[in-house]
Amino acid sequence: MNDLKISQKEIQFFEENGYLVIENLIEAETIEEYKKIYNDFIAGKIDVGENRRDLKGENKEAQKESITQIMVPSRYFNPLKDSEYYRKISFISRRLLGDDLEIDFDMFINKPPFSDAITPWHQDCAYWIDMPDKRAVSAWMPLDEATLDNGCMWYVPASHLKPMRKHTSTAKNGALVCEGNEDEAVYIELQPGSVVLHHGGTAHYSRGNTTNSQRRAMIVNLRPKSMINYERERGFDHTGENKVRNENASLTSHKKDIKKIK
Ligand SMILES: O=C(O)CCC(=O)C(=O)O
Repeated sequence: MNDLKISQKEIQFFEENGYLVIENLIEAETIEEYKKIYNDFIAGKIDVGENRRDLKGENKEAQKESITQIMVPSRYFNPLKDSEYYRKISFISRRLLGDDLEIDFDMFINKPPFSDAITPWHQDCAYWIDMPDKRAVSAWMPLDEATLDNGCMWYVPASHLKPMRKHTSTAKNGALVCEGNEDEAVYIELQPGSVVLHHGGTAHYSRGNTTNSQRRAMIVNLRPKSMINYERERGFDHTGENKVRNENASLTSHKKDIKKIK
């Protein structure tokens, strides 16, 4: 970790734009290890019970393959917690938003070949209970090259500095959706092992995967320790062990659960 440095320029870029790319954070050998673990989750070899959600896309074409979301994989495969990606992301997030940041929860989102389902425009903060401290960061790392065609991330620069956009709930899968379009956004194509981080208030989205290969992403969310406790005290921990259950499992239904107990 000694060689990992986040410059003042990078911190300033994140503050101003609400996202930041870190190239080549994790080396290829480690990515191969992550792929094996990831594939075991996707194949169901590591059972996560209700913390697996398979989401079909809205349109007819996208009904062929489901996007798979695995919530809190590190609970089911503990070594992830102390693994390189999680440690490095914790370090970077503390540099960006403060030393009190801790991992809140992690998830895997796999867009399989031809699973042409978008992740709709949204801001993560739209799903939260009313947090007194809104510092939060989400790290997104692909295990496959992330491209426009397989669903790389798009961000609206500086949207985290503006009032939160109005979100509506899609009847079908419960996801919250806000206005957003590609013309106001930037897309971030990434090599496996490179990472993009975004602020909890940054509007983002991804296209569906129209290619014949997978788009596997590992996502780690961090916020201040005191705010993680604040959530937990109110009965929410982003996992299948919540008191509040969501029958319409979806890509973002863990976030909908937060809304329900507000
Ligand atoms: O992986 C994706 O395509 C979307 C991820 C996302 O929206 C999120 O982590 O909030």
